[in-house]
Amino acid sequence: MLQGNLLTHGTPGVASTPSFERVELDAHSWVDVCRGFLIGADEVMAELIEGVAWRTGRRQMYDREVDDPRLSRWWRDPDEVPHPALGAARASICAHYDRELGGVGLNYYRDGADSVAFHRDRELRDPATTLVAIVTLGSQRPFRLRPFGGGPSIDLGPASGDLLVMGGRCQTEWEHGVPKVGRSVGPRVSASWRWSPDGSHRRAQSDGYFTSRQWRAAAPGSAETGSAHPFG
Ligand SMILES: O=C(O)CCC(=O)C(=O)O
Repeated sequence: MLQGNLLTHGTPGVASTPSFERVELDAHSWVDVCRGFLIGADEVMAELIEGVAWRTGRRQMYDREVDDPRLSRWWRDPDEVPHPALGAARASICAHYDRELGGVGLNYYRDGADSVAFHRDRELRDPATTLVAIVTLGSQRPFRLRPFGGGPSIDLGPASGDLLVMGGRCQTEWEHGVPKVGRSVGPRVSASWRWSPDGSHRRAQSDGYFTSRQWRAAAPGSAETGSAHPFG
């Protein structure tokens, strides 16, 4: 049974007066935290888990290929959204930052054993000023940031409906990750959108970061696709 309250359940949509608080990581990098940004986040998650044709990313680990410990799906076209509440979320974030973010990417952490290691969003590393906006749906998990290469980390612990926006040189000088926790932790889906001043967030989604990856359909019993693209 998913935990939740009136804000994480209820008719899905963006909160009427979202309030952003900035965490300055250093002189060039920051994260905005907007708690309770998306109302009805648990409901949106349940519909996405049920309705999305999830895929599993595969990566080379030494001499063998292994599955990513999470499921994913991306939409290159910003107008194509797997849930209307995510269209409203993107529109609100675009308006707040006055930037045209790319299409939405979803990551599905089935339980606490799914994770993503510390990394930078590779396609955005070069530009000095980028945006990566992430809305959490479902279980609260640690979301850690640390200086690139190591050092003490901070945990922003986004709960269902919370929005984090990493900006400035966050994808150059900082790295972020969602570590494993106990298996009993319930599902979490993250929805993310990216922007960079040179448009690399759009190029990367068609022929950059993801072409080095193999993807296979994650639905039980479905045939492996071998597609290099995770898009919808
Ligand atoms: O799921 C999250 O909150 C983070 C996802 C992420 O960092 C990524 O996919 O690059």
